[in-house]
Amino acid sequence: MSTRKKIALIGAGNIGGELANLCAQKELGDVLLFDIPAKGDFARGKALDLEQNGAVLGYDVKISGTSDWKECAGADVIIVTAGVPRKPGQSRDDLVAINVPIIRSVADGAKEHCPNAFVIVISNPLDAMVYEFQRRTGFPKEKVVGMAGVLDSARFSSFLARESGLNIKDIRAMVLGGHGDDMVPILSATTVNGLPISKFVSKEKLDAIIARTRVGGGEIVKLMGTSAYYAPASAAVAMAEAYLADQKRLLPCAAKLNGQYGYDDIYMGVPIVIGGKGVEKIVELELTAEEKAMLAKSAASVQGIVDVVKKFP
Ligand code: A3D
Repeated sequence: MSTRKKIALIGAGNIGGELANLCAQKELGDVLLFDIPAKGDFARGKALDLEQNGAVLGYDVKISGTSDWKECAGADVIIVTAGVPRKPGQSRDDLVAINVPIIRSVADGAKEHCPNAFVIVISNPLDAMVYEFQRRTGFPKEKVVGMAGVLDSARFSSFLARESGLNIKDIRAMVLGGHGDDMVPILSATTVNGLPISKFVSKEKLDAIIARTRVGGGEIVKLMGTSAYYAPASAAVAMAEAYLADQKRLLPCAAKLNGQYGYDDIYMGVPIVIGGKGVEKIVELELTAEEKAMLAKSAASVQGIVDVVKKFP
């Protein structure tokens, strides 16, 4: 039996395909692209294309497509993109009715076949879907996280880099809270290699960039007719790599809070340390009164959707 790591990608659509591409190029492990039976051949075809790409790009991992949960058995990492993405004009919350049954069926499959996996949920509405996945499986909260903060922070960084004319590699940004239009940019943690961002971007421009970041996903949905997938996939792969290689990376992710920041029994974006044990630490920042108020508003939105999901039959 192979001792290579096994990564099961649940959902072989736009993000699933890019996830497989990145996992392969980084040789993180063997990759399984899972989709529903009606899309099984699509997943198998995509896997074959990506495996053959290894001959050109020079990577060697096994990539297979499947619609059989049994083949996911023993996965070290699961990344969940199963569900529908937004269409123009839809909010993430509009996806609840379709995506709740899907996330529950994925949770059941994961519980039966991959009980030891580190799970990264991407399906929207993110904070409620990751909450439901962890509730349904009963997996340890340290092993179930949601991807949103790395992406939202990347969007913020990218706009700041363009506005300041500085290199994106030097921009450090942090966006916390729920993955919705009231996400919380933390300006004290947003720097150019440690220097305050206010030295480089005016208050007026900063406010406009924050507003654009909050609807950054929607801007792309409007242009493409579907959700973004390159940056979302890269963000999740950074999280998967941090776990597989025990990197102790500090990344903003949706984690289950147990008193931190004054919240309990809720998934929300906070800075966490990801290492070989999963969520090894939730880091608590000193927030300003304004940031606390924004976080409270964001938490209330998340809780509102979770309440709907909990009542969903
Ligand atoms: P898409 O290309 O439609 O792929 C989704 C795939 O999930 C499709 O191939 C479906 O057949 C498959 N699927 C449906 N039901 C199941 C099931 N029960 N088991 C396995 N697979 C199933 O969408 P996408 O890849 O663009 O987006 C996937 C999800 O990610 C959507 O809910 C998006 O809204 C969400 N998303 C989240 C972010 C965040 O930052 C959190 C960013 C971008 C997209």
